[in-house]
Amino acid sequence: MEKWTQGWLAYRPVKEAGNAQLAGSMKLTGFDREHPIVQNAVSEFCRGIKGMLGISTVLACSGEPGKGVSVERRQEIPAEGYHIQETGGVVNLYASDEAGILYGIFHILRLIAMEEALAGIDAACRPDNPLRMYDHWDNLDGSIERGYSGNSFFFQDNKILVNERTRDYCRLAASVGINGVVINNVNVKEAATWLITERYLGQLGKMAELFAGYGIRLFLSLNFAAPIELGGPDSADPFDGKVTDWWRQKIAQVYEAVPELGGFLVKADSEGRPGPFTYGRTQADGANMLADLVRPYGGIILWRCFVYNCTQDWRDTKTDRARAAYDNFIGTDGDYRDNVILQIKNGPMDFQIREPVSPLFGALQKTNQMLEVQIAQEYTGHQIDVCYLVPMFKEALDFNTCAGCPSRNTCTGDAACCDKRSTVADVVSGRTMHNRNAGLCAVCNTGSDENWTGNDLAGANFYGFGRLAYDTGLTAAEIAEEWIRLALSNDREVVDTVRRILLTSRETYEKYTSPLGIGWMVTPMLHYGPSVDGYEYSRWGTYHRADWQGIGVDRTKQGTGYAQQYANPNASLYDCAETCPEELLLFFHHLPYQYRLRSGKTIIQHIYDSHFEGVEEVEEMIACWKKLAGKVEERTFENVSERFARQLENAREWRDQVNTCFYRKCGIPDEKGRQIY
Ligand code: GCV
Repeated sequence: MEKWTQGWLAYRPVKEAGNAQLAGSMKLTGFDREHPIVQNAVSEFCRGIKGMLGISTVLACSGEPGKGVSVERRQEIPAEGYHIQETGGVVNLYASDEAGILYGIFHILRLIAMEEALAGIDAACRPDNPLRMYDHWDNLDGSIERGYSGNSFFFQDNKILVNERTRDYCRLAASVGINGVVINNVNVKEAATWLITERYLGQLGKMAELFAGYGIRLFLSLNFAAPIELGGPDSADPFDGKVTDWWRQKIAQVYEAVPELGGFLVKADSEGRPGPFTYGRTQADGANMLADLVRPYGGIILWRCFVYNCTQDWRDTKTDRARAAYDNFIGTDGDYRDNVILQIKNGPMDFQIREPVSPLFGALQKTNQMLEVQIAQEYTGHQIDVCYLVPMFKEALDFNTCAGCPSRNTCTGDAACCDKRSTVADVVSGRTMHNRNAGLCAVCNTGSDENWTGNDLAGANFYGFGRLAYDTGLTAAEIAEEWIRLALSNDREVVDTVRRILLTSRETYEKYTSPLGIGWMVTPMLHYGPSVDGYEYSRWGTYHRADWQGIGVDRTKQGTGYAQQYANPNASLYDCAETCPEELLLFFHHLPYQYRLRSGKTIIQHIYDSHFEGVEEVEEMIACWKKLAGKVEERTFENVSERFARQLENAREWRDQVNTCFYRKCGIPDEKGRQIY
């Protein structure tokens, strides 16, 4: 049997901090102890306090007055929320539903694991975002598209796996508040198309039931051309009656076997995937056809906005991939059923280390929206290099879209209307549109590796995304600290060192890879390691446009016009090089190498300096990590050390290739005379 760790649910022995007395037993009022979520909450509680405090409780759901945890139903608590309050030596956990209990129990266990006293606690928590999802890109043969931590634990040899590891996955996911999971790759091909057939429905039913016991709804990615590929009508036209009849029957069959199914995720008309454009229909036409059919079952349709031309001619400087999501979807705003959610990547390109926020957020005023981020580190180091992504996600959530601002086209940024913030967080939480079909999802970074995430430190992203999705008010530092204390150690030196590593890791990665928002420059298809011109003359629309005089993509009014997709003041800020945030300068502007940044440095000198600094920072991280030998579990120490060695090699390669390439393009030497090849 393969082995796997318990991640942040390791429940190692801890200092009891006065908690032993309080955690001694559990009493339930108003909840059915046979309910699967309640059962799981109780068994998690028993398991946790046995591991951490050495206390063997108790008959599930019994309790003596005067000690223990008392669980009580309170209808006024919001869905999936809870209130933990200690009074008179009893820890009271109030919730209105079973998911709230489960989350509350995980909260209590988290505090015990962090050696924090439960005495005096008064914490009322509710999810900031209705949907909080992990999207897996797992294929049925067991491979994972953009997976960097082994094979799938959902699929093997075209079979669905439901076993103890599935349960542990659910425990990890639920412990951070995840309530939806897409198990299969959005590129639905071959065997995956058959997921919605008898061949798989039995196992899917079991999996969905297991998930439901942890408050998680199972979702499937769908092949829009399934009618054709599964022997139905020879068309997938959403306006063709034969096609809708086929889907109606299919969806009825699926829901009969998998009643807990949350719905479907669709990647249509993108990177070779079929979609409604083939039939001259809009994205809304495609999404609505499915939405109407899943509605009777309470299902929802997640429809991706990652629609762009992937057969571009690099000579064409007017077509701009960054424009594509907005151009393809803005005209359909308001056309979608209320059980459709448009799933929008955080940036307009594709999960680069630095991108502006997608201008679709907020610009869509009458359509449900969901933020899609990626914790699988496709472009951010493949879970070899450490790259803690929560700060990036917070940045996206904090971005003020200026949506709904009455003077959005004339606003200069200092008008009073700018106080009425319409951040991405407001939009995807449903606060802006007062809707429940909204939320966040992350392309997940897990696999069958013993530690789930390849690099142990990538566990911070697996954990952090969920915590942030539930409680967007948490800071990246708070989340990092929690994860370290739960997964690694409560030792102060460990906490401080690893927190510093995590919190600086994104900037470090950015420094030794692609500067000032230019992105890409990665080895084509693999997306790890440098290849400055690797995509420059390809069909993918991901160009840096560097020549001997300058670098960057002109996305201003004179260029592709992309900057104008934002509401003001963002549009005018981005349009002008002097006001454009410098970390995004080359995303929006093509500038000479001698252009001076606010630091006084030229662009080329910034490129040289940041690449040398990036490598030095990796060396410093490694030196800090080495000091933790003996302070973290040996397996973790070895795992991270091995990853760091590879990261350093990668960083050096990036530094030398990027510096050399740009030196050769422009002929301007490094002011500091360092080695460039
Ligand atoms: C699942 C990028 C990735 C693809 C991925 C795609 C997507 O292009 O490289 O592997 O496909 O994004 O998000 O659909």
